[in-house]
Amino acid sequence: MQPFRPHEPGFAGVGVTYCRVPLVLDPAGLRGADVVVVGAPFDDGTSNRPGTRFGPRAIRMAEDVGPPPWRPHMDLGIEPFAALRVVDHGDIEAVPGDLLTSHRLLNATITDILAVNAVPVILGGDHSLSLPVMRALAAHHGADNYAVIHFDTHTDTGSEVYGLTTSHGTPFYQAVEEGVLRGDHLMQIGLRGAWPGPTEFDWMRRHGIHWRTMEECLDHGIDAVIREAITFAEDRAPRTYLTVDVDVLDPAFAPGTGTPEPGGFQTRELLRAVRRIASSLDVCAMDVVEVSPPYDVAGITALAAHRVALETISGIAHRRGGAPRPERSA
Ligand SMILES: [Mn+2]
Repeated sequence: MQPFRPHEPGFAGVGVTYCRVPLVLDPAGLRGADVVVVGAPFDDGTSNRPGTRFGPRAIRMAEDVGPPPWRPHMDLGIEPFAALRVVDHGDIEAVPGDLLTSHRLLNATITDILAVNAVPVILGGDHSLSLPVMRALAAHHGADNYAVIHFDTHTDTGSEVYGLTTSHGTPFYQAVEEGVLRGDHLMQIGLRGAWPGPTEFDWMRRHGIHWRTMEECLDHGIDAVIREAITFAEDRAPRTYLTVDVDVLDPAFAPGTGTPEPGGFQTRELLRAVRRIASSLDVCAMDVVEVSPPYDVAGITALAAHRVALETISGIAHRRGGAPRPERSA
C-alpha cells in the first residue's frame, strides 16, 4: 500500500506515523484498534495567523526516535503501546479552501473510528474541527451521553467570527445550537485575554456552560481545578471528549499557534492535567489543535502537542488496567 492517500494535498500525509505505530489507511483495517490517530490538516477556520494545516505532520515528526513504539511511563507504571492497540489512520483528505467539505470528511472518519469502538486521537488542524467531532459523538452516543473538558485560552463560543458561522472561534456555539452538545456538559479551563466579551459569556451562562479562567486556576490551584473537571464530567455523562487547544499553554511554551495569549499554562501542568483526566474518565475522543509550525521555535509547540496526545493515550492505558508499576526509588 502507498503510504499516502491519492487526493491528499502535498502538505498532508503522515511523514512518519505517530510514534511509529502501524499505518492503517483502510477503514476496514481499524477493527480491533483501541486508539486511532488521525490528522486533520486544515486551517481554513483560522481568524488570525494560518498554518495549522501543517500541524499533523509536525506533531508526528516532533519526536521520531526510531524504533517501534515503546514508551514505558515512569509515573503511571504502564507501557501504553503494550496495553493498547494504537494505529495511525493518516490524514483526512482535507480540501484546501473548502472548510465545510473538510469537516464532512473528518466527520465520516470519526464515525468510522467510533463504529469500531476505538478512541479517535485527532491531530489538528484548527479548532473548528471540534464541530464535526461532536456531530459524530452525538450521532454515535447521543448528546446526553458525553461531556467535554476543553482546555483553551478562548471559549470558541462566538456566534460568528468575521461574519463566518463556521470558524475556529465558533465550534462550541454551533454544537450547542445544533443540539449535538449540551451546554451544561461543557467545562472550559484556562480562559484569558480579551476575547470573547460579555455577549458570549451571557450566552454561555444561559446554556449552563462551566468554566475556570486562568486566574481562577491560579487562585484555586491547577490540581483542584482538574479534580473539579473530573467530578464535573463524571457527574454528567458516562464518557468524555477531551479537546486541547495548544494556545492554552503560555506562548513561552507554545509560540507555534495562531492566536497566542501570554499568561497561560506551563507544559508540565497541561501534561499532568490530561494524564489525570484520561486516567480517571472514559475518554471517548481527544484532540490537540492549533499547532501552527510556521510560528514554532525549535519545534517546541509540536513536541508539546505530541506529548499531550501521548499522556492521554498513556492515561487511557492506565485506566483500562494492566499492572501499574510506577518507577520510584527504593
Ligand atoms: Mn480553541
